[in-house]
Amino acid sequence: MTEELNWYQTLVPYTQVVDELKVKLRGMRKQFEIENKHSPIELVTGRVKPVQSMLDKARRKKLHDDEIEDVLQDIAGVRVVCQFVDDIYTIVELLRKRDDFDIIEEKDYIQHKKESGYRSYHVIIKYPVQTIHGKKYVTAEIQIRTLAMNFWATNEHSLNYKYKGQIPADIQKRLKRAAEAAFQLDEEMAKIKDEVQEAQWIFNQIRPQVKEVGEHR
Ligand code: 0O2
Repeated sequence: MTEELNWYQTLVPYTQVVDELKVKLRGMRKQFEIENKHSPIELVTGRVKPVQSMLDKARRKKLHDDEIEDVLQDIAGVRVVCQFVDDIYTIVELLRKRDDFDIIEEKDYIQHKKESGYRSYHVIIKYPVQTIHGKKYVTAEIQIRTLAMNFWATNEHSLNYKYKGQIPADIQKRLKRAAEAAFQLDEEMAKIKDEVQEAQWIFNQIRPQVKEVGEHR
């Protein structure tokens, strides 16, 4: 069996973990909607790291094959995007109360932004998944961020890919400025959060058919 094929087999439970987490987090959003409450969850996405990108990261970190699953915490990754910064902390509280997985680490890159300008809250979990060979504990990373943080991170990620991690200094400078602008946007929106939520509540009352038919997320 080739090395890649072997990894595809190893990563099967990771796909299941991502799928299960997406269902559970989207279920939380639905519950808030049904109860007519503001949902701290706007949208949920997830992915298993592509094998090549996992092996590249392992090489950068000088890992042996048998260390990869233990050291790389984001092979299974789920992203929760929200409207407001305090929604992020509401979601973290909800995750802490759950008993279907254990939180092993939290990284608050909002209070402590990265040098690049990156902001997000990462929750690393150990998730028990049932396989045909029995129970397996899979490490997964839940990234929680606002729409503004997500916009910035998505663009920065593309540039990093384009420049193979060596973004030119002038673009880096602009990215840092853009990160501050995104932060300001979140701060301003936080100040009118109640107004926005009231408007959204009114919209949902008069347009229930949009909620039922228009499943966008
Ligand atoms: P991808 O393609 O999203 O999977 P390290 O990558 O070594 O710096 P570590 O220890 O793996 O960091 O953990 P950390 O800091 O929690 O970062 C894991 C993931 O967070 C990254 O995975 C990114 O998805 C995201 N991330 C962290 N820092 C940045 C950043 O500066 N910019 C952007 N856009 N995303 C970031 P990968 O494997 O880097 O990438």
